[in-house]
Amino acid sequence: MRTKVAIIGAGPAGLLLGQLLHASGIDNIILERQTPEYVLGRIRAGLLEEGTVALLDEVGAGTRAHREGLVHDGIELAFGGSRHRIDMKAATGKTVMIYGQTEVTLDLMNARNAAGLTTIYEASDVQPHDFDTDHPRLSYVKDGAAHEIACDFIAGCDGFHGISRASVTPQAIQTFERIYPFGWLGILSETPPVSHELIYNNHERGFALCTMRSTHRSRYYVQCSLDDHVDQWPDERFWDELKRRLDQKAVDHLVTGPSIEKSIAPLRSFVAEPMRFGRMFLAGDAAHIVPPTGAKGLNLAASDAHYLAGALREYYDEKSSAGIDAYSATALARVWKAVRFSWWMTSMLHKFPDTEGFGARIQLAELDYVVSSKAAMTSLAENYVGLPF
Ligand code: RFL
Ligand code: PHB
Repeated sequence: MRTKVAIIGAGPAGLLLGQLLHASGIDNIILERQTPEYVLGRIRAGLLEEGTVALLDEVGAGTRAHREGLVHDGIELAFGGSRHRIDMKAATGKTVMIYGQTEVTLDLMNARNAAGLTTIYEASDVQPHDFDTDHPRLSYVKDGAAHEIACDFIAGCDGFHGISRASVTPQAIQTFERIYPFGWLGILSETPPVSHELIYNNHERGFALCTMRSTHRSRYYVQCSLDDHVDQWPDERFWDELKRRLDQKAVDHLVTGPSIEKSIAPLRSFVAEPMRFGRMFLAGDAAHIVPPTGAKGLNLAASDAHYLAGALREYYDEKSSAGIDAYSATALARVWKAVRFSWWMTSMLHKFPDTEGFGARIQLAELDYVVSSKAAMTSLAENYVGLPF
C-alpha cells in the first residue's frame, strides 16, 4: 500500500489532520490501534475554542457542533465563599463552545467515512521506519497478518503513550515535564448543570470544576489524591465532597444523580522538542500534554493539525519545504503559551502540599487581582478563548 501521508492515531489530531489534508487533495491513511467504539467511548475534553470550531467548519464537520454545542460568553471563578464572573466576550470579543470530544471525534469519523478515506482500526504493532530517509514506511499487523505502507510523510498523532515519539532516538529529542501531586476525579451524570457557565473553584479542601456536556448532562471534577481509586469514590462520597467545595448558591442549585462515568486522570505538563524528525511529525498529545485546568489539550491538537496540514499543502502545491521546516517552531510557540497558561491556572486553583499559610494567601491575592483588574481579567480571557493561529 502507498499513500502520501500515513497518520498514526484516530484521535482528534489524526482525524482532523486527515480531513484537512483531504480538503487539499492530499491522500492519507490512518492506522488506529483501537476499535472506533473504544475511541468514541473515551470521555475527555469538553471545551472548544472558536478556532477549533472554525477548523471543523473548514472540513465540513461543524454542522452538529453549531446545532448542539453550548456557546459560553464567560466563566466563573469561586474562592473565599463567593463567585466572580470573567466576561470573556466583553474582554476579547470571543466565546468558547461546550461540545464533547466524543462528539468531535464522531463528526470527524463520519466526515472521513463520507469522503471514502481509509482508516485501519485494530492495527497492532504499528511501527514507523526510515523517517530519516526520503522513503519512510509504516509496518503493522492486522488480523494476524503483517502489512506495510510506503509514504512520503508520517504523522504521529498517537497520543502521549504512542509509538511515534518512542521511535525517535533519545539524543534527537528533548523533553520538559512537570508532574502535579494530585489528580482529577471526574463524573458524568444525566442531570442539569448547576450553572449556565463553568465554575472553577479554589477551596481549602481542593479544587473543583463544574462543567457540562449539554443542558441535561453534567460533568464535575474534584481534585483527588494520586493514590485514590474510583472504587473508593461511590457517588454519594463524590457529591458530598463536591458540595463541600462549592459556594452556598451552587450547593442549593446542585442536582445530583447516579454517575454514568467516573474516572481519575493524573495531571501533567509535558513538551517534547522538536516536533519534527526528518519525514515524521508529531502532533497533539504525542508531542505535549497540559493539565486540563486551561481546557487546552484538544484545542492544541487542532492547532497542530492546522499548522501541519498547511505545511504539507505548501510542500505539495508550491513544491516548497519552507512550511515543513518551520512546523516545529511554529507549533511549539503556540504550545508553550498554552503550557504556561494551563500551569498558571493549575497553580492558582489547586491545593498543593505547600499551599498552607503563605501559599494559600498568595493564591487568594492572585484570584482577587484577576477578578478585579481589567488587565488581568483580559489576560486570562484571551488565553482561555485561545491565542490566534
Ligand atoms: P488522543 O486523543 O490520545 O488520540 C491518540 C490516538 O492514537 C491511538 N494510538 C495508536 N494507534 C496506533 N498505534 C499505536 N501504537 C497507538 N498508540 C496510540 C490511540 O488509541 C488514540 O486513538 O490524542 P490527540 O488526537 O492528540 O488528542 C488529544 C486530546 O485527546 C487531549 O489533549 C484532550 O482530551 C485533553 N483534555 C482536554 N482538552 C481540551 O482541549 N479541553 C478540555 O476541556 C479537556 N479536558 C482533557 C480534558 C483530557 C482529560 N484526560 C482524561 C486526560 C479532561 C480530561 C479528564
Ligand atoms: C470538561 O468539560 O470536561 C472540561 C472543561 C473545562 C476544563 C476541563 C474540562 O478546563
